[in-house]
Order: sequence, then structure tokens, then C-alpha cells
Amino acid sequence: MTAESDHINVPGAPAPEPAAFDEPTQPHAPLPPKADQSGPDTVTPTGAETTTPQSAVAQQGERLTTAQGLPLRDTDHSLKAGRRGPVLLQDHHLREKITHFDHERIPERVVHARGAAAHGRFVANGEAERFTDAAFLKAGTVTDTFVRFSTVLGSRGSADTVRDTRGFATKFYTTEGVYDLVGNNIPVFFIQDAIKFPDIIHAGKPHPDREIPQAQSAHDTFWDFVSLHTEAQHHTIWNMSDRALPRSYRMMQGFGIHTFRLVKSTDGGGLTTSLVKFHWRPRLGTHGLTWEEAQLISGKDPDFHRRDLADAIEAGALPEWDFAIQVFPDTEDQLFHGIDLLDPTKIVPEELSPLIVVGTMTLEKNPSNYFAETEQVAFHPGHLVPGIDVTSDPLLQGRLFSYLDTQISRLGGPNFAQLPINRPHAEVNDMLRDGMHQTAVHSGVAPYHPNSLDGGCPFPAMVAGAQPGGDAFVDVPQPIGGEATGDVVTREQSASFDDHFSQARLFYRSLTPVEQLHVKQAYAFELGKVYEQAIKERQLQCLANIDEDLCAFVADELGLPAPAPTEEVPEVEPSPALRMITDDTWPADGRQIGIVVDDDTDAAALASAREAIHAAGATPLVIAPHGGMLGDVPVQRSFHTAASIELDAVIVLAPVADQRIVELLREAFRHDKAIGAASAADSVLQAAAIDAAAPGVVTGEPSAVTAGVLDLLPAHRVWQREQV
Ligand code: HDE
Repeated sequence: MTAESDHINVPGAPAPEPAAFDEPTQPHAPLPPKADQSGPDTVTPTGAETTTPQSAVAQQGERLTTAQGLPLRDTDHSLKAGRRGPVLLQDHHLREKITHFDHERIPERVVHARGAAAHGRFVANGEAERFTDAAFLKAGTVTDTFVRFSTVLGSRGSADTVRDTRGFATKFYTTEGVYDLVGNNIPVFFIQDAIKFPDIIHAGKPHPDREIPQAQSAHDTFWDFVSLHTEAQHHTIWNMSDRALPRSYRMMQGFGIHTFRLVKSTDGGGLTTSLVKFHWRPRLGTHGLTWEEAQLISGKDPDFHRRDLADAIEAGALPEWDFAIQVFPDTEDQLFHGIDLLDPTKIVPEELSPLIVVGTMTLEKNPSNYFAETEQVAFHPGHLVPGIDVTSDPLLQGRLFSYLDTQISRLGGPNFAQLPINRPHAEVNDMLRDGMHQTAVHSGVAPYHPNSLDGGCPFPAMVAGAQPGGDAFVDVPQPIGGEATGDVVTREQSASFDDHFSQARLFYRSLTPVEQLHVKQAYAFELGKVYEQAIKERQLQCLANIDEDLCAFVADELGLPAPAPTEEVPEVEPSPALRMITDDTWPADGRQIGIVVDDDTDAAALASAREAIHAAGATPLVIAPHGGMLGDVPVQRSFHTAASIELDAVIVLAPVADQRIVELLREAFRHDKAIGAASAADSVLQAAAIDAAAPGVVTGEPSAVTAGVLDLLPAHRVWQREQV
């Protein structure tokens, strides 16, 4: 048996077919993408469906050609003036090949440059129908989606597991045009007004002189800004929690952050509106890495989240999220229980407004080309559909300008909507014409309105409810201004935006003691990396206003006195829904369990451990002293390549005496992972100084050990190991 014929597939195969040893010499059609991959739908640039197979939009033939389709004989040698002579300008193939290569890169995203994506499908359950006209939210409607997850601060090549907020951007290809929900995995933002976005990002990015540190907030400029600009404190404390270290993109919540407006037409052309916040809830639960683990991963596997997402989809562990809404009355003051719904630094606790699940999204296919899909996808909070409108949240208002603008420089012109991944799956009849990279071939002579030369086409759409067949997007009429300033032009903001600490306190006080400990340690680490004493002291002052115990812990770690609070912050009612550590259990889909064996390990014991893990929806990784095969079982990791960080649990079946495995076990134990050791492998636990009676350590016969480890996995980690 070979690795390929083993029925327990380990994801990660680079190509649809195993590579031959010899360079192939017989021409044949290119291989199709792997079974887990898909490209964008093959609609035209104007959204019309085609029957063109996806394979026909890629390179299709057997023979090498130029970009103009000219067959080529040699692509390995330049055209030279003699065997040892200089290269000739006449070599059009060389010049085309190198010129194109020279222009392969486009500007990376200003923020969220590092990301990974997948194709999915959203199915609505109809619960939103009473609030909105949006067609994709009607019961049973199935809508294609494309989701891109990202970090915020790092460059395109930075590590996945840094402490940072994660982007969670979803493109719904609805029948009424593209709807983008461009959200994050943290429900609040650093700033209340878009005009400050360049400030927070310049502060979070590497220092401009040395361009360090990459992709992290543990440096002076970040803490300088957030300690001066205290409206950032709420988002910052979420970033100090394990939410900023997701175990997997598959195990993150998503939030639209801003309050949006749902719109429902009534007979006679009227509208009813409600205010809404959007949530994604992962079916696998919301889980984090430990801080040490995250740091180790940054070195050992900087592509950890990207790999995890692709591997899970390849293994058939398709990630799912429930899409949910919190709905509020659209009152004139836009307050709910005193919480300002236009302030993006505030949440509405679920205890005050429970989530209503309105559908489920499943990610089903990996992209077939990173650049064409994940890099070129262009999101924009202004990509709306009838039934969903914006509010006057000043952060959202600035985003409505920014995203369109940024795509023009990033994607080289105004026609980015024509790129295959961005094409709507709905009819497009705009009057936008020409521009760089125009790929539509428009007909007609009158791209203007009104016209009579093209028969008046295209006609403005009808309003839903008012006219038969109406489906036009309607901007909801809204009073402007509000409060005392009324309709006066002003740079002032509402006084309700001035509370910067009460919800940071709410978040901290809602956490379990283990989660609070992690928050404390995160502040101590980050501020410990700050050079300037004044900045540390200023941030301690903010912590004193959030929670005195938190402040005292961090001050102690920094060797500084804990200041007294400077603000009267109201006491808060904790929101248990904010906890990540709960008594709930979760499916083990796509988790990885290492099985440490040697050449003498009983084949039947190994086989049954692998089967049991596979049956639980997880992937068994066989870790042996050498690569290749162990009897008829393929080895996935040798002792040289195995790493604790890619395992959710470890089972040791052999009494191996290898320091690398001993270290692997120590790390797994420190990171609160389930550990199993067959009786025969007691010596390995001893060498790692792991008490066999410690929580989350299972010993006994191999089958009982595997079963015990699988029982522990649904709780995510063995939290009892952390002393608080
Ligand atoms: Fe973004 N943001 N953002 N942002 N954002 C971008 O758009 C911006 C904000 C978010 O996977 C950029 O196409 C401004 C909040 C995600 O392609 C840019 C402001 C939230 C992504 C931009 C914000 C987000 C972006 C960079 C303050 C959560 C990645 C490249 C008003 C609700 C999307 C691009 C992807 C990307 C601007 C604040 C989420 C420059 C001006 C709040 C998930 O346009």
C-alpha cells in the first residue's frame, strides 16, 4: 500500500494527481483543479450566465504559446548572438516573459493585506423576512458566497497567528446584485469616526523609521495612540483577549460592527424600517490559541490559518456559520437601553437583545487561484441590496467612500467589478463605460439617461410595493442631524459617544477567571515591550478606569505603581454570552491528532487509533522516527518534522526516548491539550515530567487512551490545568 491508496486521506496534496518521478514528455491536456477547489462562476462581465466550463477560462491546451497564442518551441534559452554571445532584443518571447513577470505584483491592501478565502453557499431560513425585502434572506433561498478572512496589521507575507483583530468579509452573489458584509471577528472598533482611521492604522503599523515590528501591536506607537485616544480602549481589551488569537478561521465569530438598517416595503409604497446588527456564529464554537502557542506557530508555520482552512475543506470538514441578527426599533434617538447604536465602540449584549438566526453559510470549496480570487476580490460596505441600508454611524459613512477608492489604486482602475471573482450573478445594466482594463464589449450608442437613441434603455427600476414588479434599491428617507445642533454643519459628535470605559469594563468583568488571566498577561506582555515609561503609565491609567484588579496585576508585572481611577465608571451587569470558555462542547471537525509510534508499535493498535480519530471527523497524523511507511501505514511526520503546534491532541503509543518528542509533549501539556499515553509509553510521560494523574492526561490500553482523548477534544482545551 502507498500513502495515496490509504483511505484515511491527510489533506495537503499539492496537485490533483501524484507527481511522476520522471519529467513528463507526452503532451496532454492540463490537469483539472483538485476536487476541493473551485473558481468564480463563469458569468460575463455584465453578469449574464454562461455555460462556459471553468476549465475554459484558464490555460487549456497541451502546447506552450505566447500570450498571443503563438506556439513556442523553447522557453529555457534566450535568443543569443552565438552560443556565448549577448542576448538579442529581437527575442520577443524573452521580453514578453520577463516584462509580464516584472509586473506580476499589485499593491497589497493598505490594511487586511494578509488573508485567505473560500467559496461557500448561504441558505436563508426566512426568519429575516418580517424585517427586510432582501431576496437572499427569503426562506430557502440559496446564494453563492465568497469569504475572505484576514489579519489587519501585517503585510501580505506576515504570519497568520499574530495578536490582532481578524477580518471576516463575505460577498453574497445575490439575484439583486452583490451584497458585501465586510466585518471583523471583534464586534467593536478602535475609533468612532472614519477620519481617524489613518491615525489608528499608522499607529498600529510598524514604526516608519525602522519598519518594525511587523504585524503586531506590542510597540510604542500603538500604545501611545490608544492610551491617548481612549475611545480605542474597548476594542483594545478585546484584542488582549484570546479572541485576537483564533485557533482557526473556522472557529471565529464575525460581526458587521456598525448598526445597519433593514427595510421592508408595505403595500402602497410605504417602508417599515428596523435597526440591525449582524453576527456570524461558528458551528465549531469560538476558540483561541494560547499565547505561547501562537508565537511558536509564527515561526514554525506562519501559514497556519491559511493551511487549516484549506486542509479542512479538502478533508471534507466544511466550516459552517449561522448568520444572525439583533433587531432594534428604528427610533429617532437610535438608542437601545441607553446604548448608542451609531457608536461603533459599543455592543448590545445578547442578554438585552437575543440573536435571531436567519440562515447558515457553509464554506465548500477552496479557491483554485490565490491571486485571481483571494487577492483580487474587492469588498465594499456600499455594495448593498434592496432591504438593507446604511445608518449615519460616522465610521461606516467614511468606509462608504474608502473601499471604492482603494480598489481603484489596488486593482488598477475603475473596472474591478468585471474581474471574475467580483462579477455579480445578477444582470448589470450600468451606464459606466471605458476605463482601464475594460473587458465588457458594450453595444448601443446612448450610455446616458434620458435617451431616445437606444430606445430609452436602460430604464430606472420600479419601487417595490408601489409599482408591480418593483425591485429598486430605495434610500430610506431619514431626518438629519438630531440633537441640539439640528441641521447645522458641525464637526461635533453626540455626547453619548463620550463614554469610553463602561463597555471595556463590561467585557472584562464578563469573562471567566482563566480568560481574565490571559487578558492580564497580554497587557503585561504588550506593555512590557513598550520602550517609553510615560506610555506605560498612561495605559495603566486607562486600566485603572476599566478594572482595578486588572490594573494592579499589570502594574506589578511592569514594576510600576498602580494608579487610582480618574473617571467614575458605572458598575456593569456581566454578559456571559461574551465568554469563550463555557461548558459547551463542540465537534472536532478538521482537528489534528498526533499518534507517536515507532517500528515496534502494534499495527492493530495504530490502525484502530487512526480509525477512531478519522471516525470522529478529525485527522490522525502518524509521527514516527522516520518518514515513509510503517508496515502498510503512511507516516505523515518524522520526529524531525513533527511539531506540537499543529496538533490539537497527542497520543503516544511507543516508549520512544527522543528529546524532540519529549519537548513536543511538554508543549502540548503547557498549551492545555489532551494527552494520551498507552501504558507501554509511560516512560515518555515521565521524561516530559508530566503527571499521569494531571487533568487531561489519559493512560491505559491504546483503545481506551484514544477514546479518552477523543472525549476531551469537544471541550477544546483542558482549562483545569491553568491555575487562577
Ligand atoms: Fe476596513 N478597509 N476600513 N474596516 N476592512 C479595508 O479596503 C477602512 C473597518 C475590513 O478581505 C480596505 O479593499 C476605513 C471596520 C475588512 O478584502 C480599505 C475604515 C471594519 C477588510 C479599508 C475601516 C473593517 C477591510 C483595504 C474606517 C469592520 C478586508 C483594502 C472608517 C467592520 C476586506 C480594501 C478584504 C479593508 C478602509 C474600518 C473591516 C483601505 C477607512 C470598522 C474585513 O478600504
